[in-house]
Amino acid sequence: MNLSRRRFLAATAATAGFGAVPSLLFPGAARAAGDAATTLSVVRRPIQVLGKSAEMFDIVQPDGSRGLHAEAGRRFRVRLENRAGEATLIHWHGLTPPWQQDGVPGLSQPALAAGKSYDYDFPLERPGTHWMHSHLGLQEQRLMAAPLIVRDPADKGADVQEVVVMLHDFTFRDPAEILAGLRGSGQGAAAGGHGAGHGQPASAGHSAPPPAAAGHGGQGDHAAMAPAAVHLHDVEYDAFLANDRTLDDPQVHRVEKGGRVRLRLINAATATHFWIDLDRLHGRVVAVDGIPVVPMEGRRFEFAIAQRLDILLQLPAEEGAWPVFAVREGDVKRTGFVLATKNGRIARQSGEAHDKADPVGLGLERRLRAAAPLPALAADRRHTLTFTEAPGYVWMLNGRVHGEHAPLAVRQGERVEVTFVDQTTMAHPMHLHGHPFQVVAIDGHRIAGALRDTVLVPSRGSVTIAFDAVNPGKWALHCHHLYHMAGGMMTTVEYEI
Ligand SMILES: [Cu+2]
Repeated sequence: MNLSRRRFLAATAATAGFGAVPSLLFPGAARAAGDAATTLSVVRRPIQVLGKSAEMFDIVQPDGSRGLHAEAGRRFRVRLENRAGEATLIHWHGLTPPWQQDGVPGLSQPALAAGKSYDYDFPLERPGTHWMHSHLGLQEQRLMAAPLIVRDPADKGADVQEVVVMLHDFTFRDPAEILAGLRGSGQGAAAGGHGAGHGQPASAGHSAPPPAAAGHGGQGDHAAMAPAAVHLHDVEYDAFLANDRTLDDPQVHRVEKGGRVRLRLINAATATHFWIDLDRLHGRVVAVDGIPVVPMEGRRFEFAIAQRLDILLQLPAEEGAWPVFAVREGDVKRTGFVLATKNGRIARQSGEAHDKADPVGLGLERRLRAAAPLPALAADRRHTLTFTEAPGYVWMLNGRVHGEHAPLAVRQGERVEVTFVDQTTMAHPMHLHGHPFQVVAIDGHRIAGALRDTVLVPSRGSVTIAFDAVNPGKWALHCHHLYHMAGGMMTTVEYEI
């Protein structure tokens, strides 16, 4: 289809759809008549990890390819087919659909029964590295997730090789058992899975004598580095995966000598924040959560749960092989993949780094700047969400668990600011559905930070986000740590009529 015509139609659609709230961020996309529906099936599949097999989920097209690659300006026209053998629902993480197509069971639409299908159809407005995952129960722990890449038509013909990598924390255990273990630990936050628990297969955090503060667990891995007891891990894992592989047998991406590579990294782990370690390479972060930032050079980048990182690499002009690692915070354990030229010699890489990685915090976040910040506007509405924890693995927003939550009210057209205040012993990756937001303050200091959809709120820290209320409906706002969410850490943003 003719691009300029599509752009013209897009402008028209934008006027018709969001007439009352013009926004540069949300140019509507036109219906491209040629966009046929793609069937995505949620299936079960066998997987081999560390020589042992397990049955996990997958989200695949009829040809077996995982997830979806689409183009901005077209429509997201998908038939979701449930062949998982149990009810499910898939959330399109990073997209901004009408709220009824957002894939949150009980909020956007009912769960999809086994054997049934749902149809989705909405404009793909912005390019970006996104993903899709179950929003039901603990299915995400069993790998019910896949990449959702929306390419920019303007990048067509660019001499850049794309490498899409999804990270997971992997366990052979039943996630329900893990959650039961966390709940039975008798603490708000289970004690960090460190020390004696370190290296044990996927045990939920072990107990430690609770300190005076009610509901708080024992000392975390980095108690020495933080004034208060901070927990990094409350679930232990059997392995960490990059595109389903460990470093024993990593995925090797063949690259050109002197080539340019765009890494599209997706942290699909349920409970693990990583550091991306480019080892001998340097890179430039060009987008976070699929949205462009002012390019940021570096070699190591913090990567919280559910976030995405787009990193541009300029490879050396000679033959070679370059590993890229994802190191678990507060740990030596790592996964990764390899970029190698045709004759590059691939060295074996250990699944353990030399040094324990620091906790993931807001070092990168403080330095990131949006490539296109929100227009400077005073907030029309401010909300505060305070995080607390209670014994029995209960995680609350403003003193309430999901189901008893008080929705955050907004009105169409408003500039909204939400301040997250974390009074718990753990960091929380907070995800707002349906609206990209800008990070506008960290611990009370204003910044013109990144636009994104998931931000980490460190223990005892605060983060303020701003967004424009331009997508009416009922939207989830929650911690993306799967077990915290299961422990109650979810509320909604609801538009007043
Ligand atoms: Cu959390």
